[in-house]
Amino acid sequence: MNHVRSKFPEGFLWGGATAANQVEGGFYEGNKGMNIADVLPGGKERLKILLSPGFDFKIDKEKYSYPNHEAIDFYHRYQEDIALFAEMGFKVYRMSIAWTRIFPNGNELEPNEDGLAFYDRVFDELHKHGIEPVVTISHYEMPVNLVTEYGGWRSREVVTFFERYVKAIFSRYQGKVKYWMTFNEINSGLHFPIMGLGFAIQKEEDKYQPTFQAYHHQFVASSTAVKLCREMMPDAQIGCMILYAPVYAYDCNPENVMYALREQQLFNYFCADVQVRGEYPAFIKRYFKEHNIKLAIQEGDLELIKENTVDYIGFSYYMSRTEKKVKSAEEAAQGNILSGVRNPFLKASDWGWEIDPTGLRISLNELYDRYRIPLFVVENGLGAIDTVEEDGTINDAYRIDYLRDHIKAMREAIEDGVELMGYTSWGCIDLVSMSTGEFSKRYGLIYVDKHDDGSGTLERKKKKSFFWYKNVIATNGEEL
Ligand code: BGP
Repeated sequence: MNHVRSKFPEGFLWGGATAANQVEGGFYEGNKGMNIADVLPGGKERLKILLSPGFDFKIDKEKYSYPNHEAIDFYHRYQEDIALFAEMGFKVYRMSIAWTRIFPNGNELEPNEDGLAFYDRVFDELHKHGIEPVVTISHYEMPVNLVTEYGGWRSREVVTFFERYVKAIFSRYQGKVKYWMTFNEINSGLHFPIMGLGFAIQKEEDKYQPTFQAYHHQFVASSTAVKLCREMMPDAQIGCMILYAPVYAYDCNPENVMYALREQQLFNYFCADVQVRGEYPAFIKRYFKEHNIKLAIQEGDLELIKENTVDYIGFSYYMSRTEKKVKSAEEAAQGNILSGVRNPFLKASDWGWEIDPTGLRISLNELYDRYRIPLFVVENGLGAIDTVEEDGTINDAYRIDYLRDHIKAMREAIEDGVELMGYTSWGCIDLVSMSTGEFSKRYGLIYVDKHDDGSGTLERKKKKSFFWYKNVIATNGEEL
């Protein structure tokens, strides 16, 4: 039988993705308040803080440089950047709104007009070029005040503040934004609680009761946003956003298969089950019992969650993860940022993130089999060190290979029957890396002259991948 080559559907949403705190800069302009990213240092110290306990949210200007304070200055250069996205033919641009531009401390009663006006300008500029914004409501940038004064998402009060924020942006941008997502990589709080849940894990027990209580609050907040979206913008679509990394068993030992399945359930499915199916999954009950987790659930919460499930699943895909029930310290050290052990069949990026395009096809199949609602790959890309040649070109063939292989995997998944809405490559323009806080880990199709020591002219240059991706979009994925 001949292999039928599948096609991307008409209207497929090609584009790129960024997040406010990683591109905007202007961290104190327009009456913006301070968010978590504003106080995180760059460099090796950052990952330690993300993964381990006890970060003190104090600004220590002597000690740290704060890479996102200037970032790539999208705050002032958005017109130039959007023109470049348009030149590549973007149909959509995934971005986020910084909560602290709208409610500088998170708990004010009225929104900040300067912040609202900034995103009006950005959305208008996108529309001028025929690009639809895809907006993440909260992408790793909780107001610091909510972290220090309320304990982040552990506090129920934060749900009220979030609702106020959501109402303000929905009423201002209805008619301007058709695609929304609630929390970026909501499940990542299990690995990076500071970024995702707004508090540091101080002791082992914090991983259980406080973490899952914080999740319950986020689920209520997310469902509230879905409800408001339906009421205020019936034509818009609102999704959840998951960090998806399929979990493979290291071998066919049933103990390892069972262990991998447990990890898959907890990490990949727990949050999606609540937001898509509208209920806590069966498997979590045992986990709650074993870890003595008793959620404080208010009257009406479970109904709200049940009645306000998302329209689509946005997810990021960078790598798979290979798990073994019992691992030696040496094996564990070779796992990737999400833990696990080294997969002998895969090569990894310079940061140890395993490159696994087939894993994307697997992810798309797993997600669609389980949920049967449209999927949207809203992050995928290769973090690498790029070199500017003497003639000014940047020949990032390795990035083209990476993107091509992942786009081919999506094409296969579409042929497998998966309903896929679109693809936004991560860091379509170089930006501050989330886990390293550095510029040298670059994802862009557009290079930005900005370096880890803070130097650089901020000039934009088109990489080889820019021209390649432009043709991919122009041919709707026919020419890879
Ligand atoms: C995801 C985040 C992004 C982004 C990306 C790449 O987890 O949603 O914010 O940064 O990962 O990660 P990094 O920048 O650490 O390479």
